[in-house]
Order: sequence, then structure tokens, then C-alpha cells
Amino acid sequence: MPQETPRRIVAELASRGYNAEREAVTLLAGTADPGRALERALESVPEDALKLSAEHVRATLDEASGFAEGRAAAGDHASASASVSASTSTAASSGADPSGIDTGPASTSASASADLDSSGGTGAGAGGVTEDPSSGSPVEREGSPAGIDRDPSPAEVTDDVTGRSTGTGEYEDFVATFRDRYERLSRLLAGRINHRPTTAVDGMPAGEDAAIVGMVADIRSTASGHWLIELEDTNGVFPCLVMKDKGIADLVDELLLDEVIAVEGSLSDDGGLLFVDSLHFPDVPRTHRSSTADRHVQAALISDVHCGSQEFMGEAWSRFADWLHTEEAAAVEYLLIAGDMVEGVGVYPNQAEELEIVDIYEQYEAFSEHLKEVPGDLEIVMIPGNHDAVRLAEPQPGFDEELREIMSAHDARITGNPSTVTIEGVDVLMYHGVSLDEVIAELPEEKASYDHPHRAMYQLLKKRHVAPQYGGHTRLAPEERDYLVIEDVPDVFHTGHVHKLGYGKYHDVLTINSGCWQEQTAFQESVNIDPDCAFTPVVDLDTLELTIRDFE
Ligand code: D5M
Ligand code: FE
Ligand code: ZN
Repeated sequence: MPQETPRRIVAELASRGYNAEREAVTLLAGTADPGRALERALESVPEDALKLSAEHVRATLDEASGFAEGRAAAGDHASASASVSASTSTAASSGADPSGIDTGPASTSASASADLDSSGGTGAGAGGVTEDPSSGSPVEREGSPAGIDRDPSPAEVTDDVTGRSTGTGEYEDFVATFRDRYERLSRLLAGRINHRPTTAVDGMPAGEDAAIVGMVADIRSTASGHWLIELEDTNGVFPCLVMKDKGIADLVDELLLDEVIAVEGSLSDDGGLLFVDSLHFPDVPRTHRSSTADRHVQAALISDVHCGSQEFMGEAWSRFADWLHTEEAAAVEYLLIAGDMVEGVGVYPNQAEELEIVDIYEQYEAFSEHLKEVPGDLEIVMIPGNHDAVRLAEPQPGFDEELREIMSAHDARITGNPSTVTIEGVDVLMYHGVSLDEVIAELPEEKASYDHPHRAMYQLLKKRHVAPQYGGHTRLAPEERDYLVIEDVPDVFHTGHVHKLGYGKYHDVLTINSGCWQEQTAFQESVNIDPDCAFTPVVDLDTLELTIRDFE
């Protein structure tokens, strides 16, 4: 119904607070996929714009048309580059052309990715990763400011809920969140298979080949050891059977409830069941090549500072801050902090017994003092975590005015959890990581574990969602948009939360879980969590190589 389209575009824009020029609507309505075109236009619209202009839409359509063949491959990349501003590097906007990327074996070959896969603070780095244990030694303060002149560009933020939350907590809003999740993830899968809505599959003749894209509504093992997966789309639910002797039965182990997958197979004799032959995740295309900066500049990635806890490692923090003042750290222009700035209050039972500072605002004041130790010309980006004083349900908005005021000395960029932050043309997806506990609990040891937290992150990239399963540990807030969908493939994926260091490359995406600045707590001891403390992964933004520094 083509006449419907412009009206729907106008309604969609209005619901997101935008007016539009008539010609902008006509341009969007004339594309093959108006929904996608609209998303693309909105992703890059200037933050203060109230009206979507035809000129802007034209620019985003032009940008996208260079990658027309196959959304599943280069298309992801194209939309990532659409959000990059003019101030960032040319490597980022080269999209499908990997010219800006290190052509050395470290970041291109598959075997190097495997080498890179590592965790913990020990063992020699390989495949683009170097470790420098010597840097942990205390650094003299005097020699510090020695002519270091940093000039970071401001970090650009996309997909941040801050200031845009629509959630009223109503049930209907959850329906909207899940619909948005389904629509955006099914678009990623649609190009790869020839699927039909579940209602259409229902009416198909027995034995016919069929395919479905759906959200995992239920997973059960049958009496004979096969797997019954209920897949739900916007029309209904359809039962799909994975036989235990199929190679893909292994993939069932990786499934989480509420994630969106595609299956292909053939219908049973009565047409009421799909026998699954193949199963697909939205995934990161293997052809994906990450963007890099066009100058030598580095970012330090940390998380889980836990200021206010008796176990906060103030001395190690000072060694880190002092190091940032040295010539060796001259290229470090960005500091990204992925949540849990403070220990918080009332986060876990009996937590109060281990608090050094019991007032949450005083904890932020202490954190702010520690932040003042790092060089004033660093560009700092912070997202909240589950110990911070913002709503617990994800997506979490960035810190409110009162907390920003307390932490204002550094003029940090404060954004929501999760957010994509573009620095020097490199898209960094920052997410605190509460869902990692869930992925690790649900999946087999070899696919995700506390000792290899980055493997749990690979699963999130594969599912293209930072917190797929609803109703467990991870609390979700109902929003009209599912901010937790990983629509555009990031160049770097940064999480924390599990207090373990782990890193590796997944289809060219540099994946890092930073450790923490809090020594083992009594609770962690009781459940055998052995935290990786006071390490700092430092990323070369021009090559995406990684150096791990130890300040313990
Ligand atoms: O989380 C640090 C890690 O420890 C993370 O993997 C959760 C786990 N943790 C810590 N305390 C608890 C309690 N009380 N219950 C369950 N899991 C816990 P952080 O967010 O820093 O506390
Ligand atoms: Fe933490
Ligand atoms: Zn946490």
C-alpha cells in the first residue's frame, strides 16, 4: 500500500519528535526500504535538528547507495559510516573499502584472530597484542607534564537513550520494544534466507521447504532427545524441531530466549512442524573490516572503579593516573570508562559492611577527586553500570544533572549504557556488561566463561544484541526502540562488569572486557570470583592493536 507509506513515515518521525520537509518524506517513501532509509537518516541527523531536511535525506541515501549489494555484508558497514561526522578520519567513511585498515597479518587473517584471543593478565601477547608488565612500576610525579600536548576531538555518541526515554513501564511498551527488536534484527537476517511469515508457513503443503525468522519463545528437549524451538514473529508462534543427530544441534546450546534467529527446513507431513536443516544468527559478516584512525592516537579502556568500596585500589589508580602524565602515554588521548564508577549503596545484600564511604554522593565526590589525577586534556567518556546511581533497567540513561555537576571538573562526555562512541573514526560500542553473567550461566563453558569473558561478548555480537534474554538477571526497561540491538557493527566492543580481563577479535571486531580497580570482595571470595585488578588495555586507534598495562 504505497499511499500509506508517507503517512507512516510522518507518524514515525512525529513519534520521535521530528518534523520533516515534504520532499524529505517523498524521498524516503520512494526507497526500496523506507523504514531502513528513515533509520539511516535519523542516525546521522544533527543532534539539535527538529526538522528532517530533504538535503539531509539525500545525503544519507547517496552514502548508502555505494553499498547497495547485500545488506548483510557491506550494508552494515555503510550505515556505520553514515553516523561518522566530517571531523573524523577518512578511513571510517571508506565503508566497504578496507584501505584504511592495517594490512599486516595481525588484523586481517583468521589465524591471527585466534592468536589474539586471550584473557587474564598473564601470558605473552600475540597477534597484535603486547603486554608491558614493566609499566606497572610507580612513576615519578615530577617528570610528568613534560610538554605532552593532547588534542583529542570530541567523542560523538549514537544510540544513547539519555534524554530520549519513552518508557512508561506499561506492558504495551514492552510489546513495542520487542517489535522493534524483531523488525531490526529480522532485517539483518532477511537478505540471507527466503522466509515466510509464520501464518503463511501454516498454510503451506506438507513436505514443502520453508524458512522462518523469529524470536526464540521457548526451547525444550523432547523425550527422544531432540530439540523443540518455538519461534515467534509478529503473526504468531511456530514449532521448529532440531534433530539431535544434526550438526546444528550444537548451535541449540548457544540459544538464549528472546533472541532473533532464522531457520530453514521442511514441513512435517501434517504441516504443523518445521524440521530444521540450518540455523542462522544475525551475526557480524565475516567480510566485516573495522575502521581505524588516520593518525597515531590511543584510547585507554577501563571499567569498574568502585570508588567508595573498602577494596577500591587507590594506589594502583594513582600509578595509572601518573603514568598517563608520562611521555610513554603521550598518545593516549581518550579514556573510556564502561560503568561502575562507584560502589553504590544497597546493590547487593550485606554490601554496607564493605563500604568505606556510605553516602552515594560522597562516593561520586571521591571518584571525581580521583578523576582529577588524570591529565586534564584527556577526552573522557563514561557510561553507568549496575552500581551507579541511575535506573538499573537497561538501557540506562547517563548520569543526571546532580551527578554531572559533582563530576564536572573534567568535562567528561557522559552517555547511556549502552552507547556507541565514535572517536577518531573508530566506533566503540560501550556496554557495562550485566548480561555477560547470564550468557556465562546459560552457555557451555567453552563458549563463554568468566576466564574468557570476551567469548561471551562474541555471543552478543553474534546475536547482535547486548542483552538478549529478558526476565533473568538483566533488567530491561520498556522503550519504543530497543536500544540494546547492535544494529551497526562496531569497530571495538568494550564491556566490564565481570571484573575479568579478556580480549580477542571476532570477525575483525576488537572485543575487550576490562578488569576492575577493586580487590576481591568477601562476596566474590565466597563464590570464587578471582578479579583481574588494575590492568589497563590501551588500544592503538590507527591499527586496533592492543597493549595491556599492569598497575597493580
Ligand atoms: O559485578 C562483579 C561480578 O560479580 C559480576 O560478575 C557479578 C558478580 N556479583 C557480585 N556480587 C554479586 C551478588 N551479590 N550476586 C550475584 N552476583 C554478584 P559488580 O557489578 O561489580 O557487582
Ligand atoms: Fe563492577
Ligand atoms: Zn557491574
